[in-house]
Amino acid sequence: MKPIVFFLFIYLLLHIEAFAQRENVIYDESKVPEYQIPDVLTRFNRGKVKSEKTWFKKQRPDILKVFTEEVYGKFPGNQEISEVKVWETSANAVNGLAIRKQLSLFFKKNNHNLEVNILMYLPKTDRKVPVFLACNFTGNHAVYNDPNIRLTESWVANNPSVGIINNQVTEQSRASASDRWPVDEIIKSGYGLVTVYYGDIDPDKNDFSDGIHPFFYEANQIKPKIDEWGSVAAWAWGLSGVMDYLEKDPLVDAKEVAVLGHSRLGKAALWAGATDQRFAMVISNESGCGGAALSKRIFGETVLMINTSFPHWFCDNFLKYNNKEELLPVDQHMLLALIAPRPLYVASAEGDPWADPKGEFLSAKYASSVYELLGLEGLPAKEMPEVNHPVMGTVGYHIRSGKHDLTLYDWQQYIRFADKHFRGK
Ligand code: GTR
Repeated sequence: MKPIVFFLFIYLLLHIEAFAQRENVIYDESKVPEYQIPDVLTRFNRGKVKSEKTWFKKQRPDILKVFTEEVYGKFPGNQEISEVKVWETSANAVNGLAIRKQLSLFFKKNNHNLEVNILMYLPKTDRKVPVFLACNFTGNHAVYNDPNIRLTESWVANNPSVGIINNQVTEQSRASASDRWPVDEIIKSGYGLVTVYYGDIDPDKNDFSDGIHPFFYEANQIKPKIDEWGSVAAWAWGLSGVMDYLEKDPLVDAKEVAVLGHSRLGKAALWAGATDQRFAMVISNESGCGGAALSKRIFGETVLMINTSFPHWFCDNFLKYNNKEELLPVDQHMLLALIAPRPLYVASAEGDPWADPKGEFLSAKYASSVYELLGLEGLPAKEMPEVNHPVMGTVGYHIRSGKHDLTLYDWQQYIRFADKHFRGK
């Protein structure tokens, strides 16, 4: 059999399996199998965590290690920014309310080069501003209706309806995702938006020859080792790289950066928040399986389903837990707990059962015991709140009406949450 035919055959097999699994998705609460969730304050060797010191010195590092080696994969080394190029700064953006800044971070090593384009809108003031930092799905030009935004030249998944053809965007792609980015509201509320196209960091395809991964390969290596980073960790690494830059930007208050992400990018935002404590706030918008939702609660997407559809997102060790979630030494509430004591917001949508809203809520609730140990208010709700009734302690949560998306309603809650924690409002 020719190799191409063989690969086609395997590809088809995997996809048939993925479709078959979708048929068997559990969406009925009464069909959820029994499960047990590890207590975040019980040590792996069974002792109880009773002090802040034991949390930070022992339990937190142990939990982080398990997520690193078994779920997201290790960052194999350090890679600093090699060069920053500012393309333009304009003080006349968003109807004169904002500064627009566009720049690239260049990463270079041996014959590898990576360019990460950043778009910033910052409210005009004489103080450094707090910002929301978020990856976007199709390029910076899609975020806002502004002809001055540079079109991405990176590979983007095809979508002819918004002018993405042959994996390249076109003029027609401008502002195509602007519904998700209420730049005017963000600016008027006194926050900046810093955004970057996730494909600049690692194109979202099962191919480890591009993006940041090859920077760290040994001779003849073609993909990360079984405990090394998949794409989610690569995107998280990129967010930390942007943070390295923000720490030097005179207009941004790097002590008030809220890292935010929707869906797969919510998974990346959570992993960025867990691995990099410079992020002062972490916001997960409908991140689902491998994000905020519990894995051991079998509802909506499961570990097998995600590893089958997206074999490049996690490390290969995570495959061990396909259909064997009970063997996972951790669950996702323990990932959320790694964000403590920093404010954390988890959001779900009623029309997004694939991401398991209840599993996301329970995860935020179970993570709260760590916040409480640290003397903070965790999630101020024992039961799942009603639709469109946000709750906000140091951990916040809402389930809104509507489908899987990042909406103005979601942003309004994140702005309120930032006001509460950054401004004491
Ligand atoms: C889905 C995937 C989810 C979620 C989503 C997205 O197909 O199964 O885990 O990440 O994609 O990122 O839009």
